[in-house]
Amino acid sequence: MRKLIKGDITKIHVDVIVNAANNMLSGGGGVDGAIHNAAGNELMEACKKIGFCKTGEVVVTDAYQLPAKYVFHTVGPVWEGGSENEKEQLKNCYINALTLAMEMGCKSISFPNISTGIYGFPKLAAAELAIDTILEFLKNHDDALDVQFVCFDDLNYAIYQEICYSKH
Ligand code: AR6
Repeated sequence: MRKLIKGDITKIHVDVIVNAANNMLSGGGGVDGAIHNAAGNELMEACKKIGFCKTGEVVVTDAYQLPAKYVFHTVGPVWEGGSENEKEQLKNCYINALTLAMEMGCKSISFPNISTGIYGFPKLAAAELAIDTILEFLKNHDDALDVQFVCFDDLNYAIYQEICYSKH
C-alpha cells in the first residue's frame, strides 16, 4: 500500500521516517535540518556516535521528540549530470531503507524526495525512480509495508500526483 501526502515529514506518525542526510551525518538544511530541529539534540548525539553513512546506504537512530519510532538516515547522491552512477545510488537509498524496515518488523515508512533539494537531482527523474523502485519492492514483498511519500515543495507534489494517479 502507498500514499502520497503534501507536508512536513517531522509531523508524521509512522514507524520510520527517512532522512535525506549527508555522509558525515552532521545535519544541514532541508529535511535534514527540519528533522534535527524537531527531534532535539539527542538526535545529533546519536548521529555523531555513528559518524558516517555511505551514499546509498542507511543508518538507524531513535526518533527522540518526533512522533515516528525511528529515523533512517540515508544519503542520496549529489547530482553530477547523471554520469556518476547517481540513479543507482538513489535507487539504493530506497531499497536499503525498505529492506531494513522489513528486517526490523516495521509496518510503515515515510520518504521525503531524497536528493531533489540541495543535492540537485532532477525532480521528475527522481520521482519516477522512487515510485518504480518502491512498487517493484512491494510487488516482491507482498505489500507488507505501508509506504508513504511526503512531498514538501509544490513541484515535487505535482509530479508525484501526476505519476501516482495517472500511471499507477
Ligand atoms: N518534510 C519533508 N520534506 C522536506 C522537508 C520537510 N520538513 N523540508 C524539505 N523537504 P533536501 P537533498 C524536501 O535539500 O537534496 C542537507 O543539508 C525538499 O523540498 O532536504 O537530499 C543534508 O545535510 C526536497 O524535495 O535533501 C545534505 O547535505 C527534499 O526534501 C543535503 O541537504 C530533499 O531536499 C541533502 O540534500
